[in-house]
Amino acid sequence: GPTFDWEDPLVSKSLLTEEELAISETAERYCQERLLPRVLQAYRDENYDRAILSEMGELGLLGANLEGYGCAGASTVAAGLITRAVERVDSGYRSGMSVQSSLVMGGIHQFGTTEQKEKFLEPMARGQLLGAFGLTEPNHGSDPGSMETTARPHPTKSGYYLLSGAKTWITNSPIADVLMVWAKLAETGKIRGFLVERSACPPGTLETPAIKNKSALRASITGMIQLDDCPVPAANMFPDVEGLRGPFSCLNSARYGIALGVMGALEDSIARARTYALERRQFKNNPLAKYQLVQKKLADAATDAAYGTLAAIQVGRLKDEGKATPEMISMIKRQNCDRALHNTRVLQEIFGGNAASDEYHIGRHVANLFVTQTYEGQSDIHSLILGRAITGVQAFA
Ligand code: TGC
Ligand code: FAD
Repeated sequence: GPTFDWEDPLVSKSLLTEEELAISETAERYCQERLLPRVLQAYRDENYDRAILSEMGELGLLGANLEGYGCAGASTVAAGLITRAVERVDSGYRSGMSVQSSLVMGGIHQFGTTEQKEKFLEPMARGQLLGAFGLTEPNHGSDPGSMETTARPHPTKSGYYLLSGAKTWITNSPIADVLMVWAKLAETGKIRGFLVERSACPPGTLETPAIKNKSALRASITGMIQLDDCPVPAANMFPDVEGLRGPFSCLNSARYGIALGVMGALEDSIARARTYALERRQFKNNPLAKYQLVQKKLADAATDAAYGTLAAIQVGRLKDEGKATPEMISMIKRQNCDRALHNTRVLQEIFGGNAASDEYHIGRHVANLFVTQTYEGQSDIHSLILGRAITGVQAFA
C-alpha cells in the first residue's frame, strides 16, 4: 500500500510533468552541491558571488519560463521549483535570481521592444548581464503609485529623457548592469518603465550605494539607485505600458516564485529540525523527537509546507492557462510567507541554544523569511488586496 513520505506528505510530485521533475532535480543538485557550501561565508561577509549568476545561466535556470532568447520555455511551476531549490539554501540567493528572472527579464519579455529583447534577454539568460528592479522609494514603499522619481524630456538632446529621483532597498543594485527604473513622465504624470544601462550613464548621474550591515538576506546585495538628471534614451523606455500595471505585472510572476520559493526554506527547516530532534537527547536519554510538544511543531510545519506547495502548483497551472488572477497570487504569497516565517520561528525552538549558532542554519532562514513577508507587498497589504476582492471595498487609503 502507499506509504507516508514526511518530505512530500500529499505527494505533490505526482502533479509534476517529467520535464518539471528533471528541471527540479537539476536545480536541487546544483543548489545543494554548489550553493550550500558557500552560503555561511557569504552570509557572514554580506557578499554575493557574481559567479553564481553565470553558473545558474549555464544550467538554464534564469528566466526559465520565458520563450526564446536562450530561455528554457518551461512552465510557471518549473520556474517555481527552481526558486524552491534555491531558497532551500537561502532566500537571499533566491532573491538575486528572482529579480533577474521574474522582474527584469520577465518585464523586458512582456513589455520590451524587439530591440530591447534582442539586446538584453540572451545575455541576461546566460548570467552575463545582471538586472535590478527599482520601484520602492525612501518615502513610498507599499504605495508606489505616489512615487516621486521623474523622467523629463532632455532639454537639448532629442530622443533622450532625464531621470531624477531615488529608489531604495533595491536587490542587486550596487552590482547591476541593467536597472529597470519606474518613473513618472513629467509631461503626463503617468508611470513608465526605463532600462537604465550603467555603462551608458555619464559620471555622477547614477549612484548605487549599498545598504550595509543588514540583519537578514545578507547573501544578497541590496542598495539604492540615485538618479541625478541621468540621460536615458527614449529607445530604452517600454513603449506601450503605462501606470502601475507595468511594475505589477512583473510582480505577479516574482510573487509566484516567492510563494513556492519559501516552501524550500520551510522544508529545509523541517528536515534540519527533524534530524536534530532525533539526535539530541534530554531527560532519561530520550530523543527530543519522542516528546509530544516537539512532534506537534513538526506536524504543524509539515502540514503548512504540504498545503502551501499544492496551492502554489494549482495557481501555477492556472497562470499558464491564462486563468490566474492577481488575487490568487496575493493569497499564496501571503499565506506561504506567513506560514514559512511562523513555522521556522517555532522549529527554531527545537535547537535550543544551538539555534544561535549559524552552523545550524535555522536562524538564517528565520531572519530571511521576515524579509520575504515584507517585500513584494507586505502580508498586510496582500490582506487588503484580498479584502478588496472579497468585499468590493478598498481599505488602503
Ligand atoms: P490599484 O488601483 O490597485 O492598481 C493600479 C493599476 O495597477 C493595476 N494592477 C495590476 N496589474 C497587474 N497585476 C497586478 N497584480 C496588479 N495590481 C494592480 C490595476 O489594474 C490598475 O491598472 P489601471 O490600468 O486601472 O491603472 O493601485 P493602488 O495604488 O491602489 O495599489 C495599492 C496596492 C497596495 C495594491 C499596491 O500598491 C501594492 O501591491 N503595494 C505593494 C508594493 C509592492 O509590492 N512593492 C514591491 C516592490 S519590488 C520588490 O519588493 C522586489 S523584492 C525582490 C527580491 O529581492 O526577491
Ligand atoms: P511601508 O510601506 O512603510 O509599510 C510599513 C508597514 O506598514 C508594513 O507592515 C505595511 O504593511 C504597513 N502598511 C502600509 N500601508 C498600510 C495600509 N494602508 N494599511 C495597513 N497597513 C499598512 N523594492 C524594490 O522596488 N525592488 C527590490 O529589488 C527590492 N528588494 C528589497 C530587498 C530587501 C532586503 C528589502 C528589505 C526590501 C526590498 N524592496 C525592494 C522593498 C520592499 O518592496 C518594501 O520594503 C515593501 O514594499 C514595503 O515598503 P516599506 O518598506 O516602505 O514599508
